[in-house]
Amino acid sequence: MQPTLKETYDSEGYVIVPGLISPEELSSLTRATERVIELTRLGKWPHRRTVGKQFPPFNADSPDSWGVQHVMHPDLGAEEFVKWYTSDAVVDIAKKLMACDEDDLQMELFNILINPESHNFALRWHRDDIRETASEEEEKTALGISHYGVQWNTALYDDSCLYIVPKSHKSTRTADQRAQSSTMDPPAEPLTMPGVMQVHLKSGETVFYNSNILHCATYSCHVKRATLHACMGDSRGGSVRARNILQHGLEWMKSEEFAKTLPDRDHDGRAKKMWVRLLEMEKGAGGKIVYSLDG
Ligand SMILES: O=C(O)CCC(=O)C(=O)O
Repeated sequence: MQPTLKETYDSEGYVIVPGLISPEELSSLTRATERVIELTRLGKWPHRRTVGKQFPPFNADSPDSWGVQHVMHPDLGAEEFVKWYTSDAVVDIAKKLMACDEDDLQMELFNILINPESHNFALRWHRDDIRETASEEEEKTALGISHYGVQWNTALYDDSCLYIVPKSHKSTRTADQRAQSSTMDPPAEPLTMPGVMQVHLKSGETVFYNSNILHCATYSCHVKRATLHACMGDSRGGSVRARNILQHGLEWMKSEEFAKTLPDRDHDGRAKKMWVRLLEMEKGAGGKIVYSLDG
């Protein structure tokens, strides 16, 4: 018997899903994406991932960007993003992978990963919320904590930037893997990592992955990239995801302006309910921002 998506996701730490985005959504989201990329490149959208800085907090040190942050922000006026993020297609699969109910879903991040323009850039091998300096014991403890969330990349254009080590969300690094991932520098050749797999997504395909899987990414300034990059939580995790999520700077999500953009009628007010759960997590975390990784 074929394993279910959840069985694959749980055992491998990732699963590739076609068709999460309909042809109509692909064109409307691509249009909206091109517009927000242009604003970012023109310096008119300040929330961006800066080339030269791998992890939050992102700064303004370089004019070049490898990501557009906070695409659901009311100032962008791009309602397509909230609509898709809270669509049945996305929510149904998130519920399946997290084995949770509609009433558990928590709104989180929605960003877009783009190619740099000035020069190539890369992210080092990392797990999103476990430092590379963690001892084997610390790594084991951290990996044992339930994740209560899913993260995904949906490629608008073919995308081969991401490298992962399947199953590594459940196991501490081997000596070889540790040697290659104990540095703050991006790898010269990701394919030398033991167990590595390069993720090849065709336009419209999505990879869901456990963000504590060992992964890295390389970005060519010559290859167009525009990949929707988002995550969603299961509020039963309480504040377990707070550090990883809140470090991206979500003050704007607390605003009335944002609340007003959330569709009241769609899916019985799903968006607003998911948003309220994010606010509850933020409150529970005590408002302190802690960064998961340096660099
Ligand atoms: O570019 C990617 O696909 C991965 C991004 C990533 O690893 C991160 O944001 O931590």
